[in-house]
Amino acid sequence: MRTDYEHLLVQQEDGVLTVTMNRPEVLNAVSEPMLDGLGEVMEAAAQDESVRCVVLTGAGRAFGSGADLRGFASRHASSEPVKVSTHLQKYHRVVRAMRAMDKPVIAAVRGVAAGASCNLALACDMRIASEDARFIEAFARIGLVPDAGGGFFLPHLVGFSKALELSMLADEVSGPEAERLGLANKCVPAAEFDETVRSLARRLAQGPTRAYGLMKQLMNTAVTSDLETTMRVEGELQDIAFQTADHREGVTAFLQKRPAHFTGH
Ligand code: LHQ
Repeated sequence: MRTDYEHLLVQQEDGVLTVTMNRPEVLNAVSEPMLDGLGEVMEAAAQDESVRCVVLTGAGRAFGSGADLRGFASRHASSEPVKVSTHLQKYHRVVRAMRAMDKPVIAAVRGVAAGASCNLALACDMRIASEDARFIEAFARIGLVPDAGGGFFLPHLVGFSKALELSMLADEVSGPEAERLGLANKCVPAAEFDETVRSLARRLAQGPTRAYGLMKQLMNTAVTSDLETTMRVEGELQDIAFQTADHREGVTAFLQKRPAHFTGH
């Protein structure tokens, strides 16, 4: 697994791959190399059996401040027509990889998560927020619409009307408020943040990885289709889960009154 990325730190320990966006001087504003690296590392993590959980986070005091705005003014001044949708495909590659990956992806959000960085966090399976977290759908502040998948994930997480409120007003949502809204799964005091993320990631990395992957497929199906389709897919996925070694181990462990030891197979 490649780990030498520009603007990203990539570390693996005990089945947990931690991907850290690393431009703390600009609150981890998304650069082209960072974005390409995120796409590549998420696709590689999906293929690597030794990775059983991924954590996406930011270096320093922030998760991320969205697209790097410093290049925008020169792009606007240029006479060449700007087709931003082409550039957005790079964000979509990251979102797709995280959603399709057969293993859990956690966003660990400390400090600000604005714009496209906020929406990358929303595309993860779960979000742990520090009490000092600030989620900002910042797009309206610069006259844009939510991108990087936010138009999909935001209304699914907080509901239609709240999604429009957060998008239109672009107000900050604190960590505790994010937990209340369902934008974050859990908000913890800053002093407990690192340990909370570490223990959740480790727990997920020791879980029934095959079943987790199938659960992602099931929930992905549920939010994009109807009850009949979801129940059909549920049956297909349960046929697969039923054949796994982890399923047999879980049942045996229960009957033997001992903790299960899942291998991810
Ligand atoms: C930054 C940034 C930044 C560069 C802070 N860029 N330097 C749209 C269109 C096209 C393609 C792709 O995707 C997108 C999606 C988007 O993400 S659009 C939304 C882009 N992001 C924003 O609009 C947020 C801009 N940043 C802010 O509003 C503030 O910096 C926040 C609220 C994030 C944090 O505020 P503070 O905690 O007060 O920090 P700060 O503003 O003092 O920032 C610290 C430094 O980071 C500062 O640099 P300096 O040299 O003065 O210390 C900022 O200029 C720099 N920085 N965000 N996105």
